[in-house]
Amino acid sequence: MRSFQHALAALAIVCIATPTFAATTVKVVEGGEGGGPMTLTLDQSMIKAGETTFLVHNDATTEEHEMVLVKLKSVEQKIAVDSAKGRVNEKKLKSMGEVSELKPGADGQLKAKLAPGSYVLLCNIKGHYEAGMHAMLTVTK
Ligand SMILES: [Cu+2]
Repeated sequence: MRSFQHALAALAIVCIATPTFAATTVKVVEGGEGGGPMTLTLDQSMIKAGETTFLVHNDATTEEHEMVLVKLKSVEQKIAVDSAKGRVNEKKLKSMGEVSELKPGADGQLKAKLAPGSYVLLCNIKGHYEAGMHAMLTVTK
């Protein structure tokens, strides 16, 4: 019995001493069909800094979507939409990567190492940003 308790104690020490490299997973669901309202939703809007995996699902039945991860300079930074093109000018933004051309019903993945700050996830297919496809993400220390 004593040796069993020792073993348990040793196991507990190993568990405490082993650092956990907990990577964060954010689930992103995109939806909406051409001409209608569109959505981009996250399962959490505030995460801790570090390795992050975005699992992106296109829930639309006919519409292709994409997801661009943008780091903002500050939480106040406004994103301008070029109304003639119906798109955001990505060259003026700091992109951290994207999942492009997600077919209806398809899943995609993006991994990024995120520093504390404010981020926006958006779909930049013509008209989609204005139809509602953007969401804020706050990354804390
Ligand atoms: Cu879209």
